[in-house]
Amino acid sequence: MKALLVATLLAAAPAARNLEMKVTDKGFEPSRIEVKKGEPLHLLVTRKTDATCAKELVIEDAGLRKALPLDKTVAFDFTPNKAGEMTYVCGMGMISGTLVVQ
Ligand SMILES: [Cu+2]
Repeated sequence: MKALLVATLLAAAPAARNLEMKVTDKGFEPSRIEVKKGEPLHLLVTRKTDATCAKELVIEDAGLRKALPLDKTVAFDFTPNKAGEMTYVCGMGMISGTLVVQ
């Protein structure tokens, strides 16, 4: 009975959309991502270079800041709930990308 309830709740929750991003010599790739308002996101970020200062990723509008160890995938889970643009930046705000929320 309990298992059935859990299964029902899981089925009712909208599935998270998986997104992948890499940090390369060019910055964040992709540097522009289009998403839907209210759609839960599971953003997987892997830093592939030591040559830039992007050793941390900050998504201020989602209240997230995490270190990006080299070649390790770090997950950012959040749901954009407002249409517009959200930016994601390195720890010092020099390298950035845009999440376009529609
Ligand atoms: Cu930086």
